Amino acid sequence: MPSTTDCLIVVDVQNDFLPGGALAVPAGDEVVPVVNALAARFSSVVLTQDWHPADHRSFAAAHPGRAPFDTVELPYGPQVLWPVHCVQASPGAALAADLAVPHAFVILRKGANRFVDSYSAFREADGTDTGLAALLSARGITRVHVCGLATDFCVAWTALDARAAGFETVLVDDASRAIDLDGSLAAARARLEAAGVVTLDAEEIA
Ligand code: VGL
Ligand code: ZN
Repeated sequence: MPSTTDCLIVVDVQNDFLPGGALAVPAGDEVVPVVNALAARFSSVVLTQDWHPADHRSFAAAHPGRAPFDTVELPYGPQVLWPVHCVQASPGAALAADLAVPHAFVILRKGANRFVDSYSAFREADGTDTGLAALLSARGITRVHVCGLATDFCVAWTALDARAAGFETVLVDDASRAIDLDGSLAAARARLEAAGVVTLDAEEIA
């Protein structure tokens, strides 16, 4: 059983990432019952929401002549261009209707800076600290489990930054689903392993 020093971070389980959504993750809806059951075992749970202004720089629509899934160079590095998704307060940005995590103690919204993307819940693409590491540390958290959507983007980035911030870090694989764009899932798995992030399924979390 996870202890009081454990936290579960549920990343971006939002309508736009579910089948039929603006940036649908294949089988993204399958994580919901797994996440609900998993979260019930944790006393500390954080939810995140991708939360972009309508003209966010990560949207292909903000780059004339570019298409979704192209990559461009932005001041902070390469940026994949996405379809318009998770626009602040839109129905697509809402948490999945059947996500049932009433005891989550914080909902962290990220990607709200128009000029900077934020796959990670810990820091934006330009390195800006969201304050999450300090918040978790202040509550005595030493180990973080990360799950949600999508494994190879926001889940992986969040797990890598949790590890970089000094937390023991576990990616809960069967509570996550990937976009898998040009080998992004294999690349993410390699980076996670190299960083010392452990990958487990929910039933393996003792
Ligand atoms: C995500 C792409 C763009 C994610 C968010 O939640 O993995 N991916 N914005
Ligand atoms: Zn986004």
